[in-house]
Amino acid sequence: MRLELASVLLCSLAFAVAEDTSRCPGGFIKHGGACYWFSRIKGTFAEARSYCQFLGSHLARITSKDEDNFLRSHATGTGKSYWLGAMDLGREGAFMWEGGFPLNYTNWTPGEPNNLSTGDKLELCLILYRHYDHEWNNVDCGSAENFICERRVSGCCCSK
Ligand SMILES: [Ca+2]
Ligand SMILES: [Ca+2]
Repeated sequence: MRLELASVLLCSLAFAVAEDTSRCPGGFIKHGGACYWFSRIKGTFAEARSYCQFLGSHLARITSKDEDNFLRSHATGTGKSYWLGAMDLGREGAFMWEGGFPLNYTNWTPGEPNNLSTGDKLELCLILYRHYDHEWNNVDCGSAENFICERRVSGCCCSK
């Protein structure tokens, strides 16, 4: 019984904490069940991916309109483009999220993705593009850009 009370107290404490961003690491912003980090530094796609890994996260994967709207709302007005974690490894316009997940939701701006296998330059990486109001574009992976890292909110103890 005493154990049960302790468990309930712990749970309500954890739930109270969950109301703010404290279940996200410092600098990350909480939305839904995930934490996001908007870089102020720029790097190539590969550098951005490594940096996110260093922060215990991965380049952001957008899987819903809600997530897209949230990330774009934070990106808008910054004058920056942001790498997301998808590439076109087959060079045929078939982008995949890192980890091999298909892009079930997309928000390509009209005319994108372009410069596929027949193009004169390869654009194999996905970005929230500043000139397209942060709709999606494929660009050269070697370009130096800002990026968004994502990780799950830290697991907790309540079975809610
Ligand atoms: Ca996501
Ligand atoms: Ca493009």
